[in-house]
Amino acid sequence: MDQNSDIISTKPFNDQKPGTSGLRKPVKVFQQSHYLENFVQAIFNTLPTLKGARLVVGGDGRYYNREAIQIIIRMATANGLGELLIGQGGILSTPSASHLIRKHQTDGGIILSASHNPGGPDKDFGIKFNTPNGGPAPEKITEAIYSESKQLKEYRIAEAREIDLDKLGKFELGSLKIRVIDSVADYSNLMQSLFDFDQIRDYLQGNDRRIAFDAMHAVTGPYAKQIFEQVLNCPPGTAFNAEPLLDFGGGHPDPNLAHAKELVKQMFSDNGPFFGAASDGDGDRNMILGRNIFVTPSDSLAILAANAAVIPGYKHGLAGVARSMPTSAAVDRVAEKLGIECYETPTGWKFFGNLLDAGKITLCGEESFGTGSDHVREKDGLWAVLFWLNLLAAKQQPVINIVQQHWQEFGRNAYARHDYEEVESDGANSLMEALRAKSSGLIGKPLGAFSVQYADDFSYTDPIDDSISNQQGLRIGFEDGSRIVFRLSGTGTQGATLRIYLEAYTQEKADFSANAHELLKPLAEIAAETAQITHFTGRDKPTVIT
Ligand code: VG1
Ligand code: CO
Repeated sequence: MDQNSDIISTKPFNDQKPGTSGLRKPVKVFQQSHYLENFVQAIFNTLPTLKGARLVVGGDGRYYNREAIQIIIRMATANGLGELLIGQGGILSTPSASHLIRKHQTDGGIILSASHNPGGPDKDFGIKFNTPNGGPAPEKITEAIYSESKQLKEYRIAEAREIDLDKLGKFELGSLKIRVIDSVADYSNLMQSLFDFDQIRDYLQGNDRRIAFDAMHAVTGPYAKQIFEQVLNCPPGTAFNAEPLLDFGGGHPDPNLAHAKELVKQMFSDNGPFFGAASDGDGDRNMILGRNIFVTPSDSLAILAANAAVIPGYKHGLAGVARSMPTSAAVDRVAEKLGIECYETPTGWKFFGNLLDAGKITLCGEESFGTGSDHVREKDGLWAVLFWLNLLAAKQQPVINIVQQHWQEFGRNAYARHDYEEVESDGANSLMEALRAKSSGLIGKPLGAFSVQYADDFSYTDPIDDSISNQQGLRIGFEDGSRIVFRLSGTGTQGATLRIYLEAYTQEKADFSANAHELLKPLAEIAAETAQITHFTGRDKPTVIT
């Protein structure tokens, strides 16, 4: 190697176990000497071939993004990697990174993001490895990285100059090639290959067709500006909060009713836009709103699946669909009607990868504002927004009509998630243990006005590689199709976050105009009592309801 490379002695950290989506910790933890370096070396050590390997690298632009990329560059050259493709300014949304890995057939990618977690010097940072299919590494690989991190004694890093990440072009550092590429262009082209942009453009010219997109000061800003304001000719300002900031303007870059307040206010006002949407820190989540209506992510997945035939990229039909276990069963009903398979997976996009690669599914989604398809191997926020716009244009209908028609045909799965954030880990674990111990005894018994049909701890066997993932959430299913699910978050960085997912199924017309929280009240009460939430967490109400 013609670089000055050092082999640095280090000691393992014992907390580098990736969670639902990569390793997420406070920035301060990542800034400790050797912390990031150890994890990057652990990733490199688990790559099948290190010499000459090619990786895509980019992140959501949060605090520490640029510093981390410079470290990865110096470690890549010291370890003999072949090439890094890096988004300009270090910026790549998660779905666009997935696309680049696939397009350039690299050996994978490193995505720097803590997604919806807040950013800044006192907030969170994250890193995750994606495999050559463009998707988040499956558990087999995250486990291998974790065990490598626990026995690491040294890492390699070159003493090298900083690479100017803002300048497009090719650089060399020792034997490592570096290409700084446009972060947006390839992604924008991919979207244009899936959707009818002419039809959307024409439709948006019509009367009262103003749209609003809240980029939440996060990574989708430049993508949304380009796609909405340049390609689709929407007026400037259509994408707002569009400049990625190191701390996301101090907000929570999570597109939901609680955190995208500015957008929600506009959408629930008389002269507001007729369509609104938002995306998260790393651009893989989406929130869809029409005037005076919020579409739950579970309904959104079902509606996209039911109407896919009118979208150019999906007109040949869907191979199948999948949803994470806590996501409502709305899409199951659509799959049944279409005569296609519907898979139920654990939480986290990594579980969809095998199904997508095997061609078993075309669309998939999660209740946590994540929707996607086989075009990449991550969920994709702007893709979902464009899918909706294409749908509105093809049907010439506002969001509210499309949702109401869907419920008329399939019934309504009223849905909400209650989060108890940053509770003490011991209490949260005891709650789950106590519930697990009593769950099988609930079967056949009444709970309030409901009768328990099944109660179990969700376990998943991957239909492609037979790998088994246990303890993926406690579920209580009732005879009328209603459901309560309990699980602990795998993306939080402080204490534990208890998530309770409530779902009630109804075909009553009167319920189609009712508030979801009213419909779910009896289930919320049963959840609180059955899990003894106040007893174990000391809380009497959730921190966030989405
Ligand atoms: C949450 C969501 C999950 C999502 C994950 C990553 O995980 O519930 O559905 O896949 O975040 O999303 P958890 O373990 O906290 O419930 V992202 O956009 O933050 O990468
Ligand atoms: Co995200």
